[in-house]
Amino acid sequence: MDSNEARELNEICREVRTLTMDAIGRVGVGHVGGSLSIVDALVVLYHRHMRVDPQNPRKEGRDRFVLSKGHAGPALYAVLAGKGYFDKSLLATLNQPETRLPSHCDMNLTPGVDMTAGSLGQGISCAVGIALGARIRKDGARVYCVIGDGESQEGQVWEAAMYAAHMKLDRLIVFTDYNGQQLDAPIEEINSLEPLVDKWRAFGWNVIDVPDGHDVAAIDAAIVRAKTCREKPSMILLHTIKGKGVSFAVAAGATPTTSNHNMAVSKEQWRQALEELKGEGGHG
Ligand SMILES: Cc1ncc(C[n+]2csc(CCOP(=O)(O)OP(=O)(O)O)c2C)c(N)n1
Ligand SMILES: [Mg+2]
Repeated sequence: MDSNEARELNEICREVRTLTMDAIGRVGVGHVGGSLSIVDALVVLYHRHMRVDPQNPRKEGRDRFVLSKGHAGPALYAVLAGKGYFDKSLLATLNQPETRLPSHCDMNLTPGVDMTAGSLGQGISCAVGIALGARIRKDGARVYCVIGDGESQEGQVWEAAMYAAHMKLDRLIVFTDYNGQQLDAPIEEINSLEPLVDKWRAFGWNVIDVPDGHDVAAIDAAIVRAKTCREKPSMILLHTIKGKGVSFAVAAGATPTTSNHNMAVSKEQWRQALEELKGEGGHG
């Protein structure tokens, strides 16, 4: 990826973060931290890799995306709106009664959402099943999935990991949003995942460690590499910052008594977030 392409993607990331914070700020509460930490990965995926048709969201043989950490729905909705799956004005209905954009992803409500998620651990299992189905149909689809690091404390994740490797699902590419935080405390305090690279390797996966999970060029390079791997599923570990791009959100995650997980956003914070995101290139 050249520097112009990276600049363009960073600009899209900035817009996606803005749309995400605008939607959450409007409701006054939402999963700020975990939405902002995966923006860059979603943007690189949808703008450079996913073979999809926003005009025909259920097209046969399309690539699939499973947001296993389904509580980060707001970030995915902002990306999907940017791709033209639905009008950006719909984002203002986030998590309102009768909305098509619920806090957690629902494939029966939102155009472009391929799998319902929210009960942590289940999404990656669904992604394994979808990848298996695509292989049986020989439709050429790749399946991408994002799990959380807190989610990785679920036993179901490791059952899925074992089976995907056993079935040699090399068209399955999973990302771990390694933001170091769970619902109300650091991963290291609750139940450490380390050594995480070794664990995924031991489970038979092709593992790619991305030290800066907000670096669009590095994310892109990791996906390109993962696509060339044969006979193994790939795990891309993204070291990220929960709340990336919004200072009060990052700060709320940094003290033991506050949280940026499902956080209240005051009118003043809503305004402040949008102001901060006017800065350069999504790297606030
Ligand atoms: C099976 C299950 N247990 C508990 C929860 C409640 N829960 C929602 S999000 C969350 C923390 C998830 O942490 P992580 O995966 O690291 O998400 P992120 O930091 O990316 O927001 C928890 C415990 C849930 N949704 N599903
Ligand atoms: Mg986390």
